[in-house]
Amino acid sequence: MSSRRLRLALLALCLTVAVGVSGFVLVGPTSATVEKPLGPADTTVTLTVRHSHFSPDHLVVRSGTLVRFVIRNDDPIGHEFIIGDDGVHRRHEAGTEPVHPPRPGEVSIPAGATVETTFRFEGTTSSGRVVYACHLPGHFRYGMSGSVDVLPG
Ligand SMILES: [Cu+2]
Repeated sequence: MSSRRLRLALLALCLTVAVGVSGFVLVGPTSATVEKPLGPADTTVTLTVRHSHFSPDHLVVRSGTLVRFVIRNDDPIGHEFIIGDDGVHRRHEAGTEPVHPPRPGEVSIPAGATVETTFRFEGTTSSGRVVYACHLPGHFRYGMSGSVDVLPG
């Protein structure tokens, strides 16, 4: 094999390895991301829970948008979906409610179940970040959370 052919063969091998590695990263459990801004029209987002992680774990939403979250729990254990500001998350992380009545932005998700809740990303000009999380003991620390970047509407 000429050295030129050898170099081409090595380049092809490197590209194959690179594609293989990035392909693996793309199917990782926490890498799913939806970057296209949602809204301002009402919209539905489907989230999947698997191995105590939300997928996707990041969204971008225009301020003022009403989002209907449909959350499917593929795990054999229960979880919850809580979305809101820091105060909401502090209350639930320290809280004692084992099960949540369906309130906008707060819902329990039994094992294998699919549940729904709605949340309006308020404010017409403000931007910021809103977090969604599961606050069952240890789950948030384990990484069961996601974030929403809120763009000015
Ligand atoms: Cu959980």
